[in-house]
Amino acid sequence: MTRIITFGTYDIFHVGHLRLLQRARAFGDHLTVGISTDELNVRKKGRAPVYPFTERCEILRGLWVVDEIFAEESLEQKRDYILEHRADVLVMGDDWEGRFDDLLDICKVRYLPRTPAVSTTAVIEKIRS
Ligand code: C2G
Repeated sequence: MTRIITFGTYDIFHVGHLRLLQRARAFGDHLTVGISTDELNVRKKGRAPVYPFTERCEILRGLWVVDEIFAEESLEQKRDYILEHRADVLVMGDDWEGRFDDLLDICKVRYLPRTPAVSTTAVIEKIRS
């Protein structure tokens, strides 16, 4: 059983998010997602998510590629989260390239190409205009 883990806010869910989760799940048999809390999102992106934490969890729970979710409270606790969830592989989009290589002593780390031309910010801007 190869256990995969990934992290994200997953606000205003879009195909870039879905394709990351699908590709991550394909590396193993079980995918755990650490979903950033509203408070963490304010700290890392300077704004609250549009969709509250409970709704972002509900959306990801509805995907067959996601086996388990938990609250990601801080970016600094990744090592603990990976050990706690017994993850073999950490998968992230390549906007994080190299950022988690310090975790290579406890798991494999894979950075996948982001889906171009889609982002939560772009969707918000499109709605605004
Ligand atoms: N992603 C992607 N393609 C896009 C947009 C996002 O592949 N067009 C990927 C990101 O690289 C990330 C995941 O989808 O792996 C979730 O994206 P976000 O919700 O923006 O996550 P982020 O804010 O990067 O939070 O501890 C790490 C952070 O919690 C990651």
